[in-house]
Amino acid sequence: MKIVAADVIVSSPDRNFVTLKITTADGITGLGDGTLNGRELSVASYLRDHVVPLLLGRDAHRIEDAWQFLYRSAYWRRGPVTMAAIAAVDVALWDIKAKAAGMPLYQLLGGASRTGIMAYGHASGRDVPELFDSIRAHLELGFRSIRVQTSVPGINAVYGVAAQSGDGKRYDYEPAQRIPLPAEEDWDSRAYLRHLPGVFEAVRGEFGPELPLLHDAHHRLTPIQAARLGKALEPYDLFWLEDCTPAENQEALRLVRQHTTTPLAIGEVFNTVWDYQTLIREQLIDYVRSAVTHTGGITAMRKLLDFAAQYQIKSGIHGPTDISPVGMAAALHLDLAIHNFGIQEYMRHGALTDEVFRQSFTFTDGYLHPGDQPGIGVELDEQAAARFPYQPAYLPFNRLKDGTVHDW
Ligand code: EZ4
Ligand code: CO
Repeated sequence: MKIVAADVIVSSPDRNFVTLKITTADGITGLGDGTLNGRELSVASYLRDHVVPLLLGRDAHRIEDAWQFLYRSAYWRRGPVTMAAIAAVDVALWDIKAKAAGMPLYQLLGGASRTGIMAYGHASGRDVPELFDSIRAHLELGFRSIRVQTSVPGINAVYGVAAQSGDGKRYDYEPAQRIPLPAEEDWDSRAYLRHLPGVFEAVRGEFGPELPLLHDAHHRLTPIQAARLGKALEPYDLFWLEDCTPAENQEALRLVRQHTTTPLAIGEVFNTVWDYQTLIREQLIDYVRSAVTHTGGITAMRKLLDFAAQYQIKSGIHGPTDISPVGMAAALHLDLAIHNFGIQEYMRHGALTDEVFRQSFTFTDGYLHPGDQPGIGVELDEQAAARFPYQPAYLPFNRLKDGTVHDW
């Protein structure tokens, strides 16, 4: 099972993706996702210039050894670029191992612990009627759990609110724009804190008590503001409040936890288990939000989620459109196999992305399933990928009214 080739393919069908394809001497190929939104070419270079030469000639079966070798031999630890590159290699090797075994990857991870993977979709609106329409549209698509994001009076552009196209076509929120400079947006935490509880009251009034509702505060609040929001949202029984503070300061969550029983989810910007040490050991969160793509792949995510399981903390794997179908499929195999599954984020990709990445996973009645093809179940159409070269795209950023840069 010698590795004879490793190719980095950067493509931009609906958005940019970094894909690693590893080939073994007996012709088995495996795919890994290394997409890092707005910083894609840094991972492509890390892989091409510094990792691919080290892979050639290695035994593709030795996944743990490859992971430890890439992590420790670099000397410079952690970080999103390094951990996305390691994730791409790790997932590609798991894809190869599962294909060689003739099994879908989840079988190698212990087999299915459930029949389907509960997914949540993203509803949003500039006002309450538009938000209701978006929630109804998601229910019609089959979603049984819904994230709710809304505009706030006094703020021009708020994270997570899709600009409606007006022509009735589906338009999911995509934060990265194909522009040469990051777009500048605005923010006002006091206006947001005043507005949001009323929105959830309206949503519960319209859709009843049962529908699981989620919300993402996107790192914008201080600990005491987050505590206030969690408390204010308690009557609306959220499934989770996500990224209520930036959370690099893990101890800050002690303060939030003292004040609210709203479940907390954190971690989409984290990339190793070390970012969670205090959060998990002190049970300061309820859901781990890391992406397989940004946290060192299946090997590292399995260890992180097993650690979380000892504290009754569950998975909530990151699944925005900036995770490619390869990263998404890898997440689904893990979701199906682990015991402490919580929920899976699912934003459907566009039609061009589906042309480039042939997928076997399914979404039926609100539940995802990775399918039963050997491997992770995604194949890359390289000719199609070549039709969509990289396009510079950036995430936005925020300034407060006085011009201060703020978390977006
Ligand atoms: O803003 O993945 O919960 N999901 C999110 C995402 C992130 C993007 C950033 O690349 O917060 O939409
Ligand atoms: Co988020």
